[in-house]
Amino acid sequence: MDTIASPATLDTLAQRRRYYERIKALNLTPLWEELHALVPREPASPCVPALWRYADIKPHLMESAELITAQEAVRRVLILENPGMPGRSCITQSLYAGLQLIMPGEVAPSHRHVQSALRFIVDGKGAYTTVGGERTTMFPGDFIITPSWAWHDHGNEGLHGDSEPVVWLDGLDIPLVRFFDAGFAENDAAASQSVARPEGHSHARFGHNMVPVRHTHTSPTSPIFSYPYARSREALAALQKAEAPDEWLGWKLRYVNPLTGGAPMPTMATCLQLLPKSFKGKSHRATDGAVYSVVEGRGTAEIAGQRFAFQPQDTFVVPSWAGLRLEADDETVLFSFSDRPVQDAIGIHREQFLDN
Ligand code: 1HN
Repeated sequence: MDTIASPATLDTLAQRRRYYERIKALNLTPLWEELHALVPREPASPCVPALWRYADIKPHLMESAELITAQEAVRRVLILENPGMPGRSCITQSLYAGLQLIMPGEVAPSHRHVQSALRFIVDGKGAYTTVGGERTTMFPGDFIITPSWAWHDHGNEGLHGDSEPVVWLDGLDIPLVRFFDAGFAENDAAASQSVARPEGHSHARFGHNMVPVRHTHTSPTSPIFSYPYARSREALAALQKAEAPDEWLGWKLRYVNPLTGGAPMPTMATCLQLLPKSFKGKSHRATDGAVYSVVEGRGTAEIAGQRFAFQPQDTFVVPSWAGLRLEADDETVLFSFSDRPVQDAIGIHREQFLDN
């Protein structure tokens, strides 16, 4: 049974304030004034639901190419900043997201950092990224990884003599690394790394449900660094033919590290999901706030009761513990990422599938 504390008198409140002033000089502060905010009954995130329409962003992104080169910018990116946390360069408390543009003929110079990155290709084809000496060509819908501390540079030489601007969604664990004050970075001697292995080498070794017998894995990141859309989309299409969609998620697959079955990166989980035409999903919520990129189709994401109409190439964010209900007008494909592997590792992840 709760004991009801009697309310403090004005006199006592004034005495307490003077006491707080005195102990402040000793770098002390009373827990009892902060307890409710420090240990909320349920997540109370400053992160708010938001959607970035690609049609609105694209002209500004293209204009940035007239103002600065990829070389000078190092990475020419417009950060998707959560409107509930202005000035903090993050889309959720733990994740960073941005849209990066690389024009034909440009190079984003080689560097490496502790932060892990994912790329999800949104617009244009034929750019490449080189990760640890292996190059991969980018196509819309491809999910590509840059592991922590791996050298990486990007370029855009086009495809068959034909090149176009290429835009991708970057997802990084920047706020997590910042939280730990564990960030290191360095620039490479050359703008572009020399390529050490043929394109497709990692796929041959690890991408066919087989692994070289004498491979011992030491990295927490997947040895597959490119998950092409064509293959992921084909898997969803086969499921659609064979089984009923989940009432909350449609057909939703998570990308895996083939060596562990776990998430492809230690800090970020990624998924691809298919919603049938006219899907009206039930509501679910989870402690891992997530960033979604729309690949195909139109629909509505109802996030914490707010409705956001989406179309291909849009990005939206679902805060931690916000209810999400997905509706699809057309057949829809969504890519998403979150910090779930970190929450699982420390045993705090929770989710609820609601009956409405
Ligand atoms: C970075 O290295 C990339 O390699 C993209 O493409 C975005 C944001 C902050 C810090 C490093 C990239 C980044 C980044």
